[in-house]
Amino acid sequence: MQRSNAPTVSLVAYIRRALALVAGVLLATVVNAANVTVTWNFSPSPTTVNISANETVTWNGVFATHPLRQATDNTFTVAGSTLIANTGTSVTRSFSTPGTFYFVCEAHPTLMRTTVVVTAACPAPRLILMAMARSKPSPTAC
Ligand SMILES: [Cu+2]
Repeated sequence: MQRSNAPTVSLVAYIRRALALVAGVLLATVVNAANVTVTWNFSPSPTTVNISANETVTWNGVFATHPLRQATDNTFTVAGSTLIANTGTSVTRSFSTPGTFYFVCEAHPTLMRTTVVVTAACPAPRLILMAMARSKPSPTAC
């Protein structure tokens, strides 16, 4: 009888991967705040961050060997250098221009992701008053 050389993955490993995938979908979180901290572990939280320009996002690594890197786009293709790689390390990024930015774990690109949505900073209060005097308030005002 011939033995197969095909790699085998245990049932437990399959179940762990399936549970992590389900948990990642169910636990997807969105945070709207000025300066946000992302817990960077196997289930990063929050998964989507909404901030204004010039606000910050900090990733705190609380689990070993999950290299955080910026991604090219919403395909979460890894790009850029490693920002953090281990527990106890952190990185803070300030986003000066509006746009959507993607971050991903190099080792688990389908499970560990952060999307940062940056909108234009609110105008100074004096400018808002001048704008209100001249036109109707915008439904998307800050
Ligand atoms: Cu990872």
